[in-house]
Amino acid sequence: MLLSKYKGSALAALAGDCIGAEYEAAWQPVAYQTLMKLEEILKNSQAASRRFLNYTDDTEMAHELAKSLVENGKFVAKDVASKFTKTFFTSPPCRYYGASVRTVFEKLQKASPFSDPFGPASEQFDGQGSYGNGSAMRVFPVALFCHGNQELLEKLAALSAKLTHVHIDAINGAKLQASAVEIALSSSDGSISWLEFWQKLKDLIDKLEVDVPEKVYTNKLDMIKELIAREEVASVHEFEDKVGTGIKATEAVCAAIYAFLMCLADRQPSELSSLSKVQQVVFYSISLGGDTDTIGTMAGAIAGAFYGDEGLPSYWLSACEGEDMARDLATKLHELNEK
Ligand code: R7I
Ligand code: MG
Ligand code: MG
Ligand code: MG
Repeated sequence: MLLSKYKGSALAALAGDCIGAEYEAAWQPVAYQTLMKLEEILKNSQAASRRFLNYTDDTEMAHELAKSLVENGKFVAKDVASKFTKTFFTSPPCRYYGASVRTVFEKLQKASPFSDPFGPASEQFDGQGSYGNGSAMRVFPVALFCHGNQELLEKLAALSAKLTHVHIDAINGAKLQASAVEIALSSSDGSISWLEFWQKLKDLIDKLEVDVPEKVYTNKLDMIKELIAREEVASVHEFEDKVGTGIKATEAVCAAIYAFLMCLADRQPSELSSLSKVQQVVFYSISLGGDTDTIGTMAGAIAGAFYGDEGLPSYWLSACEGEDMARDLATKLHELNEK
C-alpha cells in the first residue's frame, strides 16, 4: 500500500539519521558486530530510556521542507528559506550542521523577509556553490510530494537544493536521490531487479550530466554496477577508495544507492540476516562509515519507500526523536498526493 511506503520512507530516513549519527564522528567503517550490539540495546531498552537517539540537520531540514510543502500545497522558496533559517538559529547543538552553510543562514536572516532566497547560496565558495550532500540529505519529501510526476520532482529537487547548494553536483545529487525514492515508491519487492533499478538511475544521470564535463555520477554509478555484479563483495576500503563515503554529494548519494542496491541484489552481509530488509539497508549503509547519518538517512528513505514501514520495529522508532513528526508528515504528504 502506498501509505505504508510513504511512512516507511520518512521513518527509515529518520532511523538512518538517528542511528547513523551515533557513528558520524568516528569517520571509519562501522563493524556489523557493533551495529548488532546496538540492535540488542534497542530491543531490550525500557520505556524509561526511550527516545535517546537525536536526529540531526538531515531530518530537521527534511521536516521543515515537508512542513512547507504540506502547508502551502506547493513549493514556496521564501517559506522554505524562512523555515530553514528560523530552525537553524533555534535548534540545539546536537543537529551538527555542515560547517559552511551557517553563512547562508546568517545572510538570509539579515536580509529577511527573505526577498532573495537563492542569493546567499550562490555566493558560497567564491560563487561556485557548495557541493556538500546537504541538498540531497533532506530531499525525500520532494519525492513524496511529487510522486507520479518526474518533471516536477526534478524541478523541485533543484529549487529546494538551490536555497543552500547551487553547485551542479549538489543539484544533481538531490535529483538523483529524489528519483531513487520515486523509483522505490513506484515499484515493489520482487517486481524489479537491482540491475533494472540501477539502469533507471543511470538513464537519468546520463541525461543530467550530458553537459557536465567531469561526469562524476556517471562514473560512480558505473563503478557501483561493477562492484555489485562482481563475485567477491568489495571491501569497505575499496568502496571508500573507488566511490567514497564523504560529505560531497557525489560520494554520499552514491554510497546510499550502493547500500540499497546491494541489499536488493541479496548481497548484504550474513551478519545482518536476522533483520528485516529495511533494517539491513540502514545498518549496511552505516557500516560503510564516513558520513554515516547522511548515508543512513538517504539509504533509509529509498529502502522505506520500497519495502514500506512493516519492517521497521517499534523499538527502533520509539528510540528516535521525531517519530511522531515523521509519521504525521508522511501521512499528510500522502493525502496531498492523492488529491
Ligand atoms: O552540505 P551541507 O549542508 O553539509 C551536510 C553535512 C551532512 O553530513 C550533515 O549530516 C552535516 O553533518 O553536514 O553543508 P556545507 O557547509 O554546505 O558543506 C559541507 C562541507 O563540504 C563544507 O563545510 C566544506 O568542508 C565542504 N564543501 C566544500 N569544500 C570546498 N569547496 C562543500 N562545498 C565545497 C567547495 O566548493
Ligand atoms: Mg547530519
Ligand atoms: Mg574519501
Ligand atoms: Mg552527515
